[in-house]
Amino acid sequence: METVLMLGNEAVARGAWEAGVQVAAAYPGTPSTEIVTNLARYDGVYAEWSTNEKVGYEVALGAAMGGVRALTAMKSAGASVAADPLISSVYTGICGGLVVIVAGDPGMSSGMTEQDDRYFGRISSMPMLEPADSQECHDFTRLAFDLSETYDVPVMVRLSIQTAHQKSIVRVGEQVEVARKDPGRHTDKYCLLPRFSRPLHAGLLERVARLREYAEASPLTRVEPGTGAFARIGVITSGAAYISAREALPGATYLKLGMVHPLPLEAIRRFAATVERLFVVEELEPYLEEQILAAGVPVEGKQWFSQLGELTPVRVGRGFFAAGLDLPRWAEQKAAEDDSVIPRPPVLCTGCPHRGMATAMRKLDLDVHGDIGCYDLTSLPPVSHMHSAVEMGASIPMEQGFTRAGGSKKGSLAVIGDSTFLHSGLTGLLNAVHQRTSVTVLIQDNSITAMTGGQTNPVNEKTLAGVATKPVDLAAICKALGVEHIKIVDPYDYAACLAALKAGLAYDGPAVIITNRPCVLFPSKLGADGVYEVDEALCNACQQCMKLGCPSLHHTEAVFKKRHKVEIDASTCTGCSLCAQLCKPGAITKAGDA
Ligand SMILES: Cc1ncc(C[n+]2csc(CCOP(=O)(O)OP(=O)(O)O)c2C)c(N)n1
Repeated sequence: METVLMLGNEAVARGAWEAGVQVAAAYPGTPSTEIVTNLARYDGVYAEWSTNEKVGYEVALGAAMGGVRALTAMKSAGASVAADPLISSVYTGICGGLVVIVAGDPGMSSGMTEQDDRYFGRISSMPMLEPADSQECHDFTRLAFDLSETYDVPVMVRLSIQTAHQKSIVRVGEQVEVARKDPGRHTDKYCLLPRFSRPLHAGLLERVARLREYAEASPLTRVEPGTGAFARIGVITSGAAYISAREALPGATYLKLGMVHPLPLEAIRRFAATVERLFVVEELEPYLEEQILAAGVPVEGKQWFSQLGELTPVRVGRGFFAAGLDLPRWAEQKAAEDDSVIPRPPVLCTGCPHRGMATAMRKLDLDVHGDIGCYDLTSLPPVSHMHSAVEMGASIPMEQGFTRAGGSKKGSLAVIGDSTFLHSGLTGLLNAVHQRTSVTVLIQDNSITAMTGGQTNPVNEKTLAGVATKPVDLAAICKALGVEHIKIVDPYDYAACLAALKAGLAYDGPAVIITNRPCVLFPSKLGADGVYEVDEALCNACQQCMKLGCPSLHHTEAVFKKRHKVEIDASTCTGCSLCAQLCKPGAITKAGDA
């Protein structure tokens, strides 16, 4: 049998392929993105970047109802976007297997919240598996397809960022041939009118009971006997927390849960009776703890293990130490863990086309309702002008509400990227137009879904599968939605940015400004426009260029009026020219032009 070192996400893709998945549809989002990127590389799998998670879910659901095995994947916030079909599809059931991967982000390495996705299992009654390493990512995904077809229900595989992005060894298998099932026509099963839904709800509860019986007897529920001084300490855990707990307290007796909804409460009760003291180690909410306590089993958990962030081995070890276990070595490890990684705050790349407008908005001191994309980074120094950035699609409706509240003295606007506009911005703009609110909207079109690594979206000429397609015309969409003032602007032209913003804000009615430069990384154009340099003799250290926050600009040793002069790193400058446009003494010019 072949063994391969794999990311958790790669292992999910491999497991799905081996299980015979034929359709994969998702919207990108860290930490789940690599699943569909990898699935797209397997022959015989149709994989797409859908316009948003709800659409991706529905494409996968339609494929499953059409009789083939299908998969959708999303980050936590995406599961909230897809929650409507996610909950409804547990009523309808499927035909071919449907597996839903949801990847959470305890610690918020890139997410906006620390949502505990295990509650989706409870709110929807969808069975949920939780792997701990790449082997389990592979095995559980394969198993999830079988369970999905056996129990006629979508099955969720819940990952954490640690599980999705760690690498470990996987024993891979062979692909199984799965013939398409006859989809038939099942009006009373797939049409959720109340007269059909009521009996489906009763069937759903009966299915949860059968799944609980499965979890009780399944190898997914595994007792690992302890040894030595801590053998009478019992630990119930799952997923990434299992890995940390095993490292922190290897001698304890473990009940490792592979299925976290529904819970095998009888197995938990039996396990509790075999140990002297029982702990639950779980990241984020006391999800397991509360259900175990509600079942009448005394257990200790969140009083020792934080509800915030990732539970690393050191944090778990410290929790056990605080609970009175004789583990002084973990208490001593504090400094090593906390100081080992130097923080690297994110910045807009050199030559990022978002920088021109960001600098212009700062100059005009506007209140900005942002959205989710690289332009978010303008909420950090040195630009720091963003008022809000809450979730995908929020910018335009929030700007509409802000305007209704009276707006601000110097003006306000909504800022959104191409991918986010097509994900969930259109309806907000339509609403603002319909409600006759004078919102100003800036669509920062860089022709890619940049922040998650450059995935395609409908502004592109090719799909994920490399198929030529017709790019959408954002200006035409805005026009069709009823916007009359639409201006397309080169974001590398600072004066044009200022003028477009002023005109948009002055316009009486909804106004849209669209920038038109591609992301500097997709395709790479490093150096294509020539690089810029500073004439040190002319530089008066005014610092105007530094306000751009461009990583290619640095202070030198030379000082003028107590301020450092500036130089440009020629190896990273992309030649966007914004610094030259801001340089009043004319010290910055294109290399070779002087
Ligand atoms: C509901 C949801 N899905 C996915 C993401 C992950 N995500 C963050 S930014 C982003 C892409 C934004 O692309 P775009 O709006 O074009 O801006 P760009 O990064 O290209 O500037 C995505 C997919 C998210 N934060 N929330």
